[in-house]
This record gives sequence, C-alpha cells and structure tokens, in this order.
Amino acid sequence: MKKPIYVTKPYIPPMEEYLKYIEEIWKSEVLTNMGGLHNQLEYQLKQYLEVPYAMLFTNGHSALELVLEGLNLSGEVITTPYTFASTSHAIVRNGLTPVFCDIKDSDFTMDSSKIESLITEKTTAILAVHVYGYPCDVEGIRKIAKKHNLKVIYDAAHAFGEKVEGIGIGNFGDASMFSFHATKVFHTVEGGAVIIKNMELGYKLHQLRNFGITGEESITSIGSNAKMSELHAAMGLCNLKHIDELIAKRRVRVEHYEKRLSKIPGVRIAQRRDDVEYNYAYMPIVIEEKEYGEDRDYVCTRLNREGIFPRKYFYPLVNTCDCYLEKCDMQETPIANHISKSVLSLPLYADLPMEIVDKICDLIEER
Ligand code: T4K
Repeated sequence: MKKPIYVTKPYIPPMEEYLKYIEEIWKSEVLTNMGGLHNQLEYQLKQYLEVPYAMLFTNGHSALELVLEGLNLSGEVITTPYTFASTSHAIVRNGLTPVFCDIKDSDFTMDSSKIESLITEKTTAILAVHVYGYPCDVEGIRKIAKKHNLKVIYDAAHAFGEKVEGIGIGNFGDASMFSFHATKVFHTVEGGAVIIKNMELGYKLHQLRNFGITGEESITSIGSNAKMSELHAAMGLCNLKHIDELIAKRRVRVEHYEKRLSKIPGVRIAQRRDDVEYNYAYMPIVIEEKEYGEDRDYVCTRLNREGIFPRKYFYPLVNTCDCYLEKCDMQETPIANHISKSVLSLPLYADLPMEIVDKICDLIEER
C-alpha cells in the first residue's frame, strides 16, 4: 500500500544538527526555565521576524490566553468565527465574551467594514486572525481601534515570517501570537511566541508564563506555567536555519496548485496581494457547488479514496459549535458559514512531490 498523503507533514531537520544542541543541553544540564537555547531562540526570532521583542511559550494557545490576560481586557472581544477553535477559546477561557464578525469572501479574514456595527460600550479589544497566512486589513483595524480606544491582538498562528508592505507582520496591533506547532511552517514541535512592543506588557507576560515569580523570594501575581523547554528551543534553532528554503519550496508548490486550480470552473482560491510576502502556510480552496457540479465533501471523499487526506480547515465554524451556543449572542456570519461548508485545505509541505500536486489537481479537474 502506498503511503497516505496528509494535509501536512512536519519538517524534520537533519538529526546531526539537532544532536549538536542536545550535546550542549547534556553538558549544561539546563533543561528548562529560560535556559541558554531558549534565550538564543528568542533573540534569533526577534531578528528574523524584524520585531521589537519575541517571547517564547509552550504553545500558541497558552501564549494567546496569557496575552489576553496580560492586556487586562474585560467585557467583549470582537473576533472571527473562521479560525481554529483556539482563537475564541482563548477569549472565553479569560472570562470574556466573543462577538463574531463575518469575514471577507476574497481572503477569509475579518471584514473590517463590519466591525464598527458590533462595537458596544463593553467592547475592549479586537482579536483578528491572519488566517492561512492571508494578512488582515491591518490598517483598517488600526483606525477603528484608535477611534474606539480598543486593543488589537493578532492571532498570527499561520503567518510566521510574513511581511506586509515590507513590515514584519508581528509588528501590527498591540501584540501578535505565532504558533510553532509541528504542523506549522516554522515549528518547535510544540511552542509559540508573542510579539510585543512595550516592555510593560513584556514584563507581565514574563511573570504570567512563570507562576508570577519575580525573584527567589517573591511571587507577585497568579501566573501560569507556559515556559518553553530547551529541547523545544533546540528544534526551533535547527529549523530557523532552514526556514527560507522551506518557504521557497512551499511557494513553488502553491504556485503550481494555483496555476492549475484557477482554471477549473467552480474552484476558488483566495486573492493574493502584491504588497505581501507570503509564507505559503496552507492551500485552501473553495468548491462552489453550483458551478463545480459537486460539493466539497465529494471532492474530499474522491481524494480520500486515492489515499490523499486534505482537511476541512475550518469546519465546523466555531460559532456553530454547541460549546459556544450558551456563551454569546450569535451574530449572523453568512460568508463564514458558506466558506466553512465549501472549503478544503489541500496537502502542502516543503517536500510534497510535484507529481502529487499534479495528481490532486487532476482528480479535482476530472471530478
Ligand atoms: N490559532 C490558530 C488560528 C491556529 O490554527 C492554532 C493551531 C492555534 C491558534 C493554536 O496554536 P497551538 O497551541 O497549536 O500552537 C492542527 C494543529 O494541532 C494546530 O496547531 C493548528 N492550529 C491546527 C490548524 O491544526 P489538528 O487537530 O488538525 O492536527 P492533526 O493532529 O490532525 O494533524 C494534521 C495532520 O498533520 C495529520 O493528518 C498528520 C500530520 N501530522 C501531524 C502531527 C501533529 C504529522 O504528520 N505529524 C505530526 O506530528 O490541529
């Protein structure tokens, strides 16, 4: 039986590169609690991402939860339903209420023209997602936030290394979170980072990720434990050396997918912008049933029969999940509903064979 092709495959660096770091760890006997490799990775990420300061966490989700806590938010947070559950879970787990804003049909990010109508006296922040690495309307969101005195947090889980008009994507908003999960463009097995601009928030996050400890004999807040270990940081240091090559390989695959799939009636691809340097994190397509003649589930099953396993990222839509029904008033999000029911994320990783890309395109084209 041929090996199945999954939606993604983690990048695994040459073992000898990882072992060099492991030797260092064995010698130092420092395994965690902001050790040398952790600090090196924070420094290298700050340089690579061209941001003021990058703080590491055990995973993207805890980073997001803690940054919302660190910003002292209250009441309502405007967010998108078209995302992984982590985004709105982080809001609810902070005792805040998510208010769901619909998305744009063109790139699936939050529709900034619909934000203002959702603002109430309880709104304190906007949590938007650069979903699949398609950047949000950062300028539109900045203006609304300034006018209404709101904080802006970006869930940039998918947007590692991207630039908008030459500016590192982590620089927008009050804070941004990157996920370094194994399935991401850049990973530390499990891990994440928060990009911050001011050290006041940095200091709070530093405490929140380490039990609120400020010294051997002082604990000044009820913090959590979200420190990245040396073994995870070592994986990050290895992977960062390969990141440009990995993104370049992804780009070749995405461009080939897009060239072929854009010719198929009823298959839609998000609009790309000329002013963005993408990381090619995901390959989502929208199957417009009326035009294509079959629905998204048909395409998924057809690929599955050939041992190819795309994923319905992001379905179900979080605001339709039972666990949200009692948490908030449901806003209508018709575009997000439609995209969620029609989307399929095709397999994509740096060494995905080009013949497989062609095979997937053939299967979608032939129906
Ligand atoms: N915000 C957004 C917008 C996010 O997308 C995410 C995470 C977060 C926040 C939270 O960040 P983290 O706390 O995770 O750092 C995966 C990932 O677990 C998750 O990180 C990611 N988003 C989400 C979109 O996808 P699953 O449940 O779909 O993963 P799973 O285990 O089904 O893996 C997908 C495929 O990848 C598998 O079919 C096979 C392959 N795979 C996976 C792993 C873990 C491998 O080949 N090897 C592996 O080790 O959530």
